[in-house]
Amino acid sequence: MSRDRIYANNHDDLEAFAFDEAVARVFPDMIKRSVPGYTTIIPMIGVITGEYAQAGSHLYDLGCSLGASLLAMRHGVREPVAQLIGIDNAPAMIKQCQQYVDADPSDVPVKLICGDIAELVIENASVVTLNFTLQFIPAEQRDEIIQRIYNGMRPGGALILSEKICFEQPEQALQENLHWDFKRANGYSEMEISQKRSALENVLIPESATANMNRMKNAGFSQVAQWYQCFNFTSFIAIK
Ligand code: GEK
Repeated sequence: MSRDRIYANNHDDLEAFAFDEAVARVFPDMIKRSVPGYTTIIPMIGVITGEYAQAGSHLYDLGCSLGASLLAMRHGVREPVAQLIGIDNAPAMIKQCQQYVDADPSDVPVKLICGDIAELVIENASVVTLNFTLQFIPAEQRDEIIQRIYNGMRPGGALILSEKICFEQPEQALQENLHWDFKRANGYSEMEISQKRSALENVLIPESATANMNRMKNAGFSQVAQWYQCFNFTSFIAIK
């Protein structure tokens, strides 16, 4: 696995973070060393999929990147589902994801789409995953996306939503400090931490846990729970 050194040197003209070829090359290392709890959340997405995937239904992984959550869903399935659909709008991500899917032995059919979640038709779904993706979508589009997911789901289906979250002060400072400690413990330098932070400003926009939960309740989900949190990173489950 290639090590993430994207922000190791000083960038005079720091550009906004983008999911390009350079990021795709180091993505598994980057996300594991940057997102507290990621290595727990991925296998649990498999477990949750096993519980909620329904025979003949579609499963979706929205913002699938290289397919970590998608492959966890694929291996968690216990019913004969119709199809697992992964979508990402970064061509470099989907290209690499297709190679991992092709190399992965499983009978569960997978279709990968290079495109925007906002334009995807969601239908006959029993499990939908947004694993750290909604935070990259403009805040004003988020209500509509969650509503369209709800509308395209079967009763009894589950939405798994993982997000970076923000808090009121003083908890914001406490959780954010612990996140930076996590990155230091994983070998990122002060320069890497601060340049990545600047590159993500206006690209990754976190909301509070309450705002996320209210959005899912307002869309109509009958049960919404926060099943996991590590510092300022969390995951919710919402049942239709
Ligand atoms: C994992 N789920 O490893 N349409 C499609 N894709 C999008 C959009 C959009 N509008 N906006 C962002 N993306 C993965 C990790 S990463 C999270 C998901 C992270 C895609 C974007 O290209 C990227 O691949 C992914 O969402 C977010 O479990 O990097 O922190």
